[in-house]
Amino acid sequence: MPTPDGKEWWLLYHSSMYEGSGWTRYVSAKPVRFDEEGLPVLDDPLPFYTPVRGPSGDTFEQAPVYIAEAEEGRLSGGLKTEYCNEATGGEYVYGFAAAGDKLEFTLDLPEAGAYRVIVRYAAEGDGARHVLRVNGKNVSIAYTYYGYDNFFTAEARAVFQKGENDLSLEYVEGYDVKIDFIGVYYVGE
Ligand SMILES: [Ca+2]
Repeated sequence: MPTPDGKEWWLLYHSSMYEGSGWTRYVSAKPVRFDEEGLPVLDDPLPFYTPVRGPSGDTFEQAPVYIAEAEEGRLSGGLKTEYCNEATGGEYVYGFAAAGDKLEFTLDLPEAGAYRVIVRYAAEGDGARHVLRVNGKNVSIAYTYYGYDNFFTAEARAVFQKGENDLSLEYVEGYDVKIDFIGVYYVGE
């Protein structure tokens, strides 16, 4: 479809959330470019949650997104990283099995306020739960099993401060969970 100012074409498409997800799907959008003969070039789909600029002529203010790959966080307890071609950055963190198994990040944010926290994960069974801690405040985060290595997203809300923030995920109970990345989306003050 054309952008509001008619200068670009964008493709809206849907794709499976995990292998065998059927009609449980993501909706995505991306700009389309054209070759010398004027034919559309679609390129490869972008990995989920890859931030893209807005369409040309769109006046809607883009919500900033901050992505931290799990494998670039600080791992303590029995946590390890592993290669996986289903994971962004090519790796995930796993080994959540006991108290003290903790994955930590420092997020530098330009604005204080409420954020959505997205965790991309693959659980190894039902009932897994972590505590999500942001600057010392705890929120429980639960994971659902969708089959081996089928990545999905869990979501929570938290208040962040301007500048550096400490964010961690720590084992509480249940099966192991593979964590691919964490993203935070600004919601408002
Ligand atoms: Ca990753």
